[in-house]
Amino acid sequence: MIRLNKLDELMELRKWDYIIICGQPNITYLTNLVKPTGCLLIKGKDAGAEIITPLLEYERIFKQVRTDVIKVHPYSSYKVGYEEVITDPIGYVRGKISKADKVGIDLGYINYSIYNLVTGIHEKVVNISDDMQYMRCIKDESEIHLIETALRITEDALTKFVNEFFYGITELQAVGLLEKFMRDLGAEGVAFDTIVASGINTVYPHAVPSNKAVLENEHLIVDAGATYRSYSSDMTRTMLMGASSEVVKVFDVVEQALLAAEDYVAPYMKVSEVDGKVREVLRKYGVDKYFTHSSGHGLGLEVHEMPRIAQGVDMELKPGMVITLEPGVYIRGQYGIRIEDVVVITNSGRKILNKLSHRF
Ligand SMILES: [Mn+2]
Repeated sequence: MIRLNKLDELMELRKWDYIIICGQPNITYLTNLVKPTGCLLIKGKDAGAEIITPLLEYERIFKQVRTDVIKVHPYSSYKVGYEEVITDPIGYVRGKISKADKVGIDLGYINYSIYNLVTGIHEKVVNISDDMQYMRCIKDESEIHLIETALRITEDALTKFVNEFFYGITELQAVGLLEKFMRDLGAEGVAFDTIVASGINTVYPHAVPSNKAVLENEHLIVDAGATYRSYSSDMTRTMLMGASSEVVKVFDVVEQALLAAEDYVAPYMKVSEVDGKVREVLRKYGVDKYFTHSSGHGLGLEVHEMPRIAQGVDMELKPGMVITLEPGVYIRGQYGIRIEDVVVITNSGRKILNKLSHRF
């Protein structure tokens, strides 16, 4: 699906004459291109869009563009290849926007070339990152379906992983096994570096898997997300196996916090209220001070998108938003626990996309 009309609406609303999109997820969102690496999308008011692509990507990008509303130009420092190449892409863009008063650029994805472009024309540049993030955070049916497919792959792979798991496997081998199952089931890739943390390593919310073997008296945190047709999934399970009774007890509290938030979350609620619900349950059991990150985040073409489910974020949940909820408890020097589900905000409430049990 091509969503370039959304750019026109935005340009009209904000009175921008030109838009330059350099962020890969934003280009994919607007044009459906798969991995538009190094590409720039430029569009003027009432004009067609142009994609400026590195020459080495030209053939791959050109073949995906099945509409004449988008022109594709290759750029390269070398005058080689079959097409006419732009040897000075930044100069080319400068020429295009020379008469514009206001140029919107998604500065959230700025690189050094765009930085150079922006410093030359800073008086006419406006940052459109928030507008683009806001545009993307309300998902349509097809997007929700792709996220759900990516999540189903992840859950099915995790089920296989649990069946194949054995003590003595290292965290890194476990990552390899889980990722193999995701690929077998149709994943195009992973949305982020898969986390498998065992025993003492579970104290780090973003643990880095190591050569440590999983021992019989340990529990495991697995945080993984397959990608499918450019969309991400993200889920976490704590596998209790050899967990101590204290870990099991705190696990119950974390699960209670997640279930309470899942029950509570609804459209037009402030994200800080959802975060507050999670913390309220953890506080009841005196473990809220061990919850050191936000309660969740938007999920889509990127694994972390707007909205962040946290205190101090002034945003309302809307139907079509897809968010994670992921309470955790991390006790220094002892253990960590986290459970994470994916939730779609609907017109009447919410739908949990996960089918897999929280308990293993
Ligand atoms: Mn997450």
